[in-house]
Amino acid sequence: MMTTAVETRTSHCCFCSMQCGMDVVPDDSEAGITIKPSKTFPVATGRLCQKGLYSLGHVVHPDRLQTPLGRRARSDAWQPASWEESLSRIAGDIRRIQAEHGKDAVSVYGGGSLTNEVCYLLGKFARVALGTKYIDYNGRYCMSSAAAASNKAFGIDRGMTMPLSEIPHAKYIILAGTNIAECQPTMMPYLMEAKKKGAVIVTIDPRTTMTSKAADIHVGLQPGFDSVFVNGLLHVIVNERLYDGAFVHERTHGFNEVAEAVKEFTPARVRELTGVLEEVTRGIARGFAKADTGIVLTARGLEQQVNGVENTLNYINLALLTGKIGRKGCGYGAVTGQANGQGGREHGQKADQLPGYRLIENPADREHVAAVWGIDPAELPGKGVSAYEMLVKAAEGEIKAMIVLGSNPLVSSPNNAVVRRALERLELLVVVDLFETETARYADWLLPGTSFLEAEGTLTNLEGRVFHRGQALAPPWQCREDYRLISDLSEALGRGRYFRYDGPEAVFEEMCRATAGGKADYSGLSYGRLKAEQGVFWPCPAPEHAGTPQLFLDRFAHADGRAVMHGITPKRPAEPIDSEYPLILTTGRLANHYLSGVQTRRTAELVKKAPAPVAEIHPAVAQRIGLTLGDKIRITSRRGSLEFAVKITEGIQRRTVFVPFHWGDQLAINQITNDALDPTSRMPEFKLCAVRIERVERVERSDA
Ligand SMILES: Nc1nc2c(c(=O)[nH]1)N[C@H]1C(S)=C(S)[C@@H](COP(=O)(O)OP(=O)(O)OC[C@H]3O[C@@H](n4cnc5c(=O)[nH]c(N)nc54)[C@H](O)[C@@H]3O)O[C@H]1N2
Ligand SMILES: Nc1nc2c(c(=O)[nH]1)N[C@H]1C(S)=C(S)[C@@H](COP(=O)(O)OP(=O)(O)OC[C@H]3O[C@@H](n4cnc5c(=O)[nH]c(N)nc54)[C@H](O)[C@@H]3O)O[C@H]1N2
Ligand code: SF4
Ligand SMILES: [Mo]
Repeated sequence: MMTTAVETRTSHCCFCSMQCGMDVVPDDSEAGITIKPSKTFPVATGRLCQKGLYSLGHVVHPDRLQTPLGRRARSDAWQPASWEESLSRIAGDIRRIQAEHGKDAVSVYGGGSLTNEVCYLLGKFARVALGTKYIDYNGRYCMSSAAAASNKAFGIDRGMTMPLSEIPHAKYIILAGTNIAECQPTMMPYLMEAKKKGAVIVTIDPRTTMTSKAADIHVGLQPGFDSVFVNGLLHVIVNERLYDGAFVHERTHGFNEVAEAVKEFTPARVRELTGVLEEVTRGIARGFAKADTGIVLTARGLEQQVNGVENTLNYINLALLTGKIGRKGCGYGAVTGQANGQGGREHGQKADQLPGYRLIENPADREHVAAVWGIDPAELPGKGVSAYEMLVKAAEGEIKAMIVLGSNPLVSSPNNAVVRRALERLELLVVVDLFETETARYADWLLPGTSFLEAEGTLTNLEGRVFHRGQALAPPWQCREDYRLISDLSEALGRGRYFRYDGPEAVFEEMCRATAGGKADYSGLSYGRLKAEQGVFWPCPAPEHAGTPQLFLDRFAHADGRAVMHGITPKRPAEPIDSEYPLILTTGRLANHYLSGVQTRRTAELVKKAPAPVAEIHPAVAQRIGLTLGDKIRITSRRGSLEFAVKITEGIQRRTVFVPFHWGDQLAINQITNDALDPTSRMPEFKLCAVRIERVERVERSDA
């Protein structure tokens, strides 16, 4: 593929939520450009991890979709088609399905790697062009438990309540279920700077990870026991009166409820339940509470569970009880995952939300957004259901059509058998992507979108910093920017007059108006400002407002200005271990691959480093099943069996098996994960299901 940059342009990495800045520099390589770390963008100045450095790999890959592709039957080969023909036939099918089965028979499945503009437009497209209530997105699998917990505790959901620049000022840092060294690698220098200044770092994870290697104390917890352990910490803090009485009294509710919930969780009891030594529980509780400043960060380890919201609330209790929030060197953060995992959840892709975190069931919110969109509020549908529940509705035949833009749900959703049934049963599946993903193999239409280098827009990083990403390259071949494609499809559906924009900037301006007065208020932002200021932290309710790097300096976002602590009674996972399934499968990430692997499995430099998934087990388990060198293991859950190569490591909790989820087909671990959902956030329990493992003897190959 020949690229077209003629001068150095700036961009931002397409992968994780750090959103490191890049320079796209023309050179005489085959691609015509090379990617270098930005020397000016403030988040990770001068740094990119290996995924960022090699991100050009997938952009110039020969598998890139070049034209729209369609087929009459799923068993047929793909046929190239013009945009005009594709969009008019898709629109025709949508109209027919809606005429027969109602508007809600059509659904939209979005993603968190898309720009704010595209996320916003997808939400508007579902409600205004399709008139369906069924829209949700992959961030449901990612940030929904953290979002629900932050809303309950603080009254607002911005992943990190403070900018990254506060980390070096913290004296005690608790990292729970977050593997920053592999998942947000360029955040490590902030932690190391804190450490250099004497900060204590604690990791809480069933595995010793690259992150825990940088920690002072590592707590190797069995998956599912975070709330038990945190109750132990809270018990010590309450019992020894180490909490910040003034802060608790003036700025929070719920102290008595927490004190009551943690009463029985003495360090001795915690040891009985978790194996964590009493000295460790006491030491961390005292250390954190007595430190002048401190930060608690959580991520998917404890959030992707049926008790994910409660687990997160309990870690938030730690920060609130000790008054470590809303001041220098302090804060709580749920470390957001995807490139635009933050902005992606603010602008109306979620089943119950409208732009700016407005609620689709709230009459005043409906009225505000309908006025911006130029429609009658009565035309707006109500709330739909979560991502996985949409797939279940498709499997059951209630949802008949789905447009998937920026996600690969067949690989990334739990309990794949249901998802496969859903995709098979859909009368119309349209996938907009850069590649023919595993999901796209079930599609009727496959439309070529643009890569991160080829589309302009804004994103919001894990700190809540909104920034502008320029277009570094023109869209190649017939690839079309997502925002344009959504407008064009709306036009084909006869709703074009609501979707006419000169470019992404015009979408952004409308979006900012839609967010005005909402919780995620962007109304003071403009492309000009974002470029000049290298990003601005929301909320930013007026052009003269400086933005809000540090939240909660004097009040929380609940009506009375106070935060709410919740007493948590630890609950069991959906699938506790038993004699038939005595081990716990947990799943997660590797440094060299990204999510369902569509992009990174097409990047030779990354595949070289991690060619295939390897299951991690404890030596005691290996011994029990008689594993010898070169054997594989078979992992069996209630949903099926899979075989993996194996790594034996002392670094994993002894009842735990870990498998990364970046591969498809026979290597997709989500074939056997559990689809139980958190009752509030509807987050699947990716981090915890009961399994057994067996030895699969090495087969000696002879070439004869
Ligand atoms: N290299 C890379 N980076 C990424 C991504 C990627 O795919 N690859 N994805 C991005 C995205 S979208 C996200 S959401 C983030 C995810 O970032 P993380 O949440 O940090 O990543 P995970 O590996 O899913 O899980 C983190 C840790 O949780 C641990 N864990 C499992 N069960 C439990 C438990 O019960 N309690 C506790 N305390 N810990 C537990 C796991 O052992 C694992 O080390 O990363 C982002 N960055
Ligand atoms: N077992 C297990 N499963 C998990 C998790 C886990 O920890 N364990 N984690 C969950 C989490 S946190 C997440 S975030 C999900 C994510 O899982 P997915 O939603 O499947 O995420 P991706 O693999 O990034 O898929 C994004 C797709 O969009 C395409 N794409 C990228 N950029 C663009 C663009 O600008 N436009 C268009 N049109 N397409 C684009 C990519 O090529 C890719 O095919 O997985 C979840 N699944
Ligand atoms: S993957 Fe994350 S840390 Fe690595 S370069 Fe991209 S944005 Fe930066
Ligand atoms: Mo994620």
